[in-house]
Amino acid sequence: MRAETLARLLVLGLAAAAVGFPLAARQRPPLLHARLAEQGGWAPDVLRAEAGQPLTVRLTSDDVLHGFGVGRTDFEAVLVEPGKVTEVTLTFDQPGIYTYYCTVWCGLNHWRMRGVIEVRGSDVQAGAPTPPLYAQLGIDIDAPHPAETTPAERPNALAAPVVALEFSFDQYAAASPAQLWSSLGNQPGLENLTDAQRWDLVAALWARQTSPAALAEGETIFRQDCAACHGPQGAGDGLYADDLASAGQAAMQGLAGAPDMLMQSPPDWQDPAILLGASPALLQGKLLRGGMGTGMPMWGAIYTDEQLWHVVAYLYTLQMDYP
Ligand SMILES: [Cu+2]
Repeated sequence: MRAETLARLLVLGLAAAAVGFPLAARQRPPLLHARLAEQGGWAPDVLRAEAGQPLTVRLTSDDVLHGFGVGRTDFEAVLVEPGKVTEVTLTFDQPGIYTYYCTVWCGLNHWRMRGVIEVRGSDVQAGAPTPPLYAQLGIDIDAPHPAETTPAERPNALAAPVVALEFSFDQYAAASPAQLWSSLGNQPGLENLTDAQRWDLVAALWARQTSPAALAEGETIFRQDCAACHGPQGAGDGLYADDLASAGQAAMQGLAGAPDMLMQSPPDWQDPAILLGASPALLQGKLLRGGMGTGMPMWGAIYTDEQLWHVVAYLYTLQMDYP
């Protein structure tokens, strides 16, 4: 008798579970609210997923038009409109932490609209992450680094003398154009070049490290994410540049409670001393990590290393002409 009761309970339990599972499966996917950063940003700001399993998210905006993009993936960003629900499905091959962010300039603190998707997986390959290049090279990316010498005329790769010169990516990344210009003066066989020819040679060596397609992608990213503060020509006079120093500071204090962090106006890259004094590793480091406390976002969570190098290559075209 006792055994029979137990069996009945077991059957009942199984039946409940059978009813319960389809109910769970029919649960609607999470609704992700987009709000201006001042209103709290994404809610929720953490999502969880399993590697290889689709994650469906419904998106809506509580205020203005926003966008939803996921960094370091091929996912194509979608618009998030007020009063409308957009459903997207994401699948992550690799476990890790992925950043989702707003892709529409919705205000000064637009780039603060970020959240993360924690993707779990069984085959987590544990290993120490490689430090970024600027850290490996010991470059202090927060220190000023003006060029000691600047060209009298804009360097032009097409006008460069033809010389057989080994020039690796590592050499490119580690030295600023001004440093390379100085060291070229000591190279045997190059003693007779004029200052201008040496600058043209620097431009030619820089051009070797990129391609028209890479430059185009770098420019697209610059226009989309950098120009609003840095200005369309990188002069530090973007739409939000003034706000960064004043209103931005107040907004930041309100948001993060970090009054010691001061927003700064972006540098003027139309000044050759500033841009030609910066090495690619330094600029890439700034992009990767952001300018701590300056208002410059951290783009490492959004763009791949390759894309960041494309932006760096594009930046130098503000001071040098590539073919
Ligand atoms: Cu937004």
